[in-house]
Amino acid sequence: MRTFTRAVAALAVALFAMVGLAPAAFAHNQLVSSTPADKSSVDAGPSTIELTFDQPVQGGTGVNTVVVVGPNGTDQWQGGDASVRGNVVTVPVRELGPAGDYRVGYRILSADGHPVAGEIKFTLAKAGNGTPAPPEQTKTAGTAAESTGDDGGIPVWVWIAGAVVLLGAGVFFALRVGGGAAK
Ligand SMILES: [Cu+2]
Repeated sequence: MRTFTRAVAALAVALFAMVGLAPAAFAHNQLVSSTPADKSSVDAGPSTIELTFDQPVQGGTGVNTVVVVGPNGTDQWQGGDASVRGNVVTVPVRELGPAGDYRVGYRILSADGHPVAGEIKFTLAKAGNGTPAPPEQTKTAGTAAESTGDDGGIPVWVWIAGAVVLLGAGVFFALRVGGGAAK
C-alpha cells in the first residue's frame, strides 16, 4: 500500500507541475510584431525599436527592460529606457555601428503580472557611424540570456516532457523502494 501511496504522490506532483505551468504560459503577453521586424534586414539603424504585444504591458519605472546587443555580443546600443503605451513598448536606439546581427532582448511585465522575456533580431546591412552605449548606460542583459522567444527559449512542451520524466522516475523509485522494504 505504501508503494501505491508513493506512486499517487508522484503522479500528483507531476500533474500539478503540468497544470500549473502550461496555462500560465498561454495567458502571458505575447509579442505579435515589431519594428524592425524579427529577422529582417535594414540598411540604416532604426531610431527606435517598437515591440507590440497582444495585450497591454504594465508601465512603471524600471519595470520593463529592453537591451540591444550588437554583433560582437557585448556592446549595447539602446539609447535609454523602455517606455510603454498600451500594447507597445518602445526603446530609443543609438546610431548603430558595425554591420551584422543585432539582438533585441526584452523583459516586460505582462498584463497578468508575470514577467515575460524574449528576443528578436535584425541585421544591419550597412555599417553606421555610431558608438555603443557607455558602461554606465548598459543594462544587465538577463533579458537576452533567459529569453523565451522563438530562438533559444524553453517551449511549454519541454516543461511537460520534464514533468512526465519526473513522473516516471517517481513511480520507478517508489516501486523500487516499496518492493525492497517489503522483502
Ligand atoms: Cu501569466
